[in-house]
Amino acid sequence: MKTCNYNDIAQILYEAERNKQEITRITLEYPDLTIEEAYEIQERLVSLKKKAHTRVFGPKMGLTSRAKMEQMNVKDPIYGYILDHMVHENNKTIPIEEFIHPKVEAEIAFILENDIEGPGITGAQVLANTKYVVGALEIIDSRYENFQFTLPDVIADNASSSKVVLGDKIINAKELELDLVGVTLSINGNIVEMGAGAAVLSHPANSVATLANMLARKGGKLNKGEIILTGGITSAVMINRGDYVSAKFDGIGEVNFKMK
Ligand code: 0L1
Ligand code: MG
Repeated sequence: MKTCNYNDIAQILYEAERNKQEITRITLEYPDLTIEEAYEIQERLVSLKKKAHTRVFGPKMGLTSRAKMEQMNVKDPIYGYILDHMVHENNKTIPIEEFIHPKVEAEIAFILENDIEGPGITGAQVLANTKYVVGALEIIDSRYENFQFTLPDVIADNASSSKVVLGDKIINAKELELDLVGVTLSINGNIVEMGAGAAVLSHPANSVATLANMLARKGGKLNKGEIILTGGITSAVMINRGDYVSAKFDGIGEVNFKMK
């Protein structure tokens, strides 16, 4: 078995993101890379970003919908981290030069009222400790050629995280049935995807609960005030220069950006 140096791989992924240069997936060289090792690499990658003067904005969940899990042939979701420099305001322009091959997906983000520490956290406990929700568009941008990867690859690559556009309307989480919230995702005025909150592990609060329980295995927890992306309600859709991307969430409002 070929042993890998976590720091070296994190550095390669870091440079790929910085230079907008796709790379071949790391499991071609390290086919025995485990999920645990991949999270070790992800931790080092996030540390490199922090050294470059950016802070963790909040965690995110990925692969939380059945469609995405089936596509990847996995049973479990994954997590990664959004950093401050990745977050954009609503209704702005984002240059395509900031990406390799961007895709967009519509998500609901949670803002916690209290710390949440697993194990054994349920969706109901998450809702009891959530202050607000906000609509979000996540732009993912795998560093791997043609978005081709295995589960350890994508975990090491910080779950393909690249940018997030947050809505400007925060809603009391208790006012909505989040599993029933409908979403349309439009590109240039044409609806390309639609779904409801239930696409995310039956209820987006279950995604946050799963995250709390995953972090607990490493002694981690979710913190009050953190903004947590719960995973794509819609599939991720390729975007191109000039595209106007908009997601409309029933009761949560619209989130949009223009890709320049
Ligand atoms: O946010 C996500 O669901 C990304 C998960 C990684 C898989 C992908 O890049 O499509
Ligand atoms: Mg996502």
